[in-house]
Amino acid sequence: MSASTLPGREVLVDIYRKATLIKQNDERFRSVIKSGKLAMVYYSPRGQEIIPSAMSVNLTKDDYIVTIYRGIHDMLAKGVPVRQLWAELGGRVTGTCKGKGGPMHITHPASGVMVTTGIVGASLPIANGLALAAQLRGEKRVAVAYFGDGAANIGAFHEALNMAAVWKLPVVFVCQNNGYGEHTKLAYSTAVPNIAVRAVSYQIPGITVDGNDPLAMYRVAKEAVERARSGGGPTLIEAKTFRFFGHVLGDADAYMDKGEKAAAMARDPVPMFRAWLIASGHATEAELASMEAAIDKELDEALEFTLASPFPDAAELRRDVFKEEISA
Ligand SMILES: Cc1ncc(C[n+]2csc(CCOP(=O)(O)OP(=O)(O)O)c2C)c(N)n1
Ligand SMILES: [Mg+2]
Repeated sequence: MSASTLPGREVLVDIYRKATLIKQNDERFRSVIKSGKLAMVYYSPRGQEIIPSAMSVNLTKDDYIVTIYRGIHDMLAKGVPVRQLWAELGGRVTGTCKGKGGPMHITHPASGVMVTTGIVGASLPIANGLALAAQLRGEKRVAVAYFGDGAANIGAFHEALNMAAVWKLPVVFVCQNNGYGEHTKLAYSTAVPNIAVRAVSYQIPGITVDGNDPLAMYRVAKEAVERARSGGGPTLIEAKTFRFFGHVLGDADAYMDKGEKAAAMARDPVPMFRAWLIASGHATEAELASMEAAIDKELDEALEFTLASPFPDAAELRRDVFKEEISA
């Protein structure tokens, strides 16, 4: 773990709190789905916890994010309330989108989560639109586009980087390079080993960082967010990480290299950060254990809340779809 320009203790503990919420939330989701209590399509972000946690401590509530189907970690880090997130995934009326968004389309503008998209590459131009709106209104908001390595081969990636560069938009493009696009290893589909080099084509800063290193990720995130907020334009961050499980829950991941996977899991970023926080004197074992117990309780409550909430009424089918039927 690199240690120059260390953030303060509160920030470090906050990054850990977000990362451990994501990890515990993922473990709970997977066990609840397997038990049959809730049914949903689920894309695990396990292994990628540090990236949005270190990004989000540099963002305000008013800053925007646009994420993808594998985006639960991005949403939790940005502050979407846990119980509303669970209820949405469970398709309940108490969810962020009244149960009508489901896992693929969660939005929660109150926390700045503006859209979740299942269309690979679509998060970048949408973030540009949000950033342009903020720029035109003279607001100091920053928009973050999260996307995967597979999305960097989609035309919209290149179009969005070009447009953001030309208009100096307050946007940060965060490529979570987890080594796989669906069932395809990066090297089979991508000509460059480091996606960040593509920033050169658009004359914007492009940085490759170890996305599992909280301090390195924090520093890169801080610089990019400050650049965007102060009118310096966009940045492309390529955060290298590893997807612990298959593309979607139920995928047997036979195409994943077993040795590579075992090595990545042995370097699980969340317990590694935990050990470092304690060893470096930034937190105590007791403090972190009590934080983890509180998160467990919050997850118990989120599950209870979801199971006790009704599904949307059939009359909701067309509401919030057509303009004349938009409800307050
Ligand atoms: C435009 C488009 N093409 C193809 C797909 C099918 N698809 C869904 S996820 C995915 C892989 C994307 O990989 P990556 O961008 O690396 O994200 P990750 O799942 O690894 O987080 C593909 C090809 C899609 N949803 N949208
Ligand atoms: Mg990927």
